[in-house]
Amino acid sequence: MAEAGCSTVEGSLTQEFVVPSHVQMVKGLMAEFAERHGSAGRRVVLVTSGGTKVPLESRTVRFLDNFSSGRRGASSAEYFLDAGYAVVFLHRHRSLYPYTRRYAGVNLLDGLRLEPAAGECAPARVVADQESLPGIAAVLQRYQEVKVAGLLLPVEFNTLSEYLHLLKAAAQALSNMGSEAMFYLAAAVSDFYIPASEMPEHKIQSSEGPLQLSMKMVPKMLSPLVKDWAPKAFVISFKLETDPGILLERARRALDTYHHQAVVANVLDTRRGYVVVVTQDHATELALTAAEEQARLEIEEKIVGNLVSAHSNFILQQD
Ligand code: 9Z3
Repeated sequence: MAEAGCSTVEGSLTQEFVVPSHVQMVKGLMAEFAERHGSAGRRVVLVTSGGTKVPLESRTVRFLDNFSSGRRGASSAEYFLDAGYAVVFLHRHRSLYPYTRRYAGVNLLDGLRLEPAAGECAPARVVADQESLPGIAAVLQRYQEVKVAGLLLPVEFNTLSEYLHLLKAAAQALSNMGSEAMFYLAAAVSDFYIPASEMPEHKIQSSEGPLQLSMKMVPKMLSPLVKDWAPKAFVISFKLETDPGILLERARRALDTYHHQAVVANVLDTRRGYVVVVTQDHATELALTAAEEQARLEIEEKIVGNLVSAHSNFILQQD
């Protein structure tokens, strides 16, 4: 597909994707967050996370979705916080969230126990069951430290339109940080959508027979992000494929097209244990060994470690 020019991306963003009513308010919060942490000498990373829903009807009954759980983004956010970054976490509503993601499969009520009250009038005490919620004390402590220090700014999106407008707002809000800002674009964003003008209002009727859809290409946000919205920032995109044979070529093509700093390339089935960080000069393989997998280490720790040092070098080169 021919790459849309920058003005085309901006144009179609405003014309074809409804601007969410809260975007200016959220932009203000993100700008204030960046200003506060920037003046404390802290770097800020925008982590995008989760999949996007693309509606098929304007009174939506059906939509197209994708596989992304948001685990990559949520765990990476934790490792960035551990590395001293402040994090804007732009995530899909109800996708995995830093710290709580560790207990995503647990029924909360199975993880708590009632203990007898201390006195007659006192309420029964609720105690966390360490077996159902492994590591809960340490996780809760870290979560609270991060919260009290105001290091994590969560921003939610529901629809593709919200994601696109909030990403633009985030890029502009962080642009004053120059090279101290990082964009870590791990969300799995739909490549296709149905423009509002072509969408049926009401539920598509099965009595009308088999459904044929024609979808348009979603504008590539990397282009204006790198060129216009945050031109000095350190920008990382992700490339997902199912065929390992084309992965590196596609990652390199993305770098050549958008001229950003790195692409994290991964394959759907092996994404939890193996990625390649592709830059203009290198392709660095990161993998979990069998022993690391057994010790429940996470590939995101290696990805974030690699990118944090690349970011430091990038900042030095700008001086
Ligand atoms: C990724 O490749 C992420 O690593 C995953 C993480 C979405 C695979 P999970 O959320 O999975 O932990 O379950 N994200 C980007 C995927 C993507 O759609 N990239 C586009 C592409 O490959 C371009 S930005 O064309």
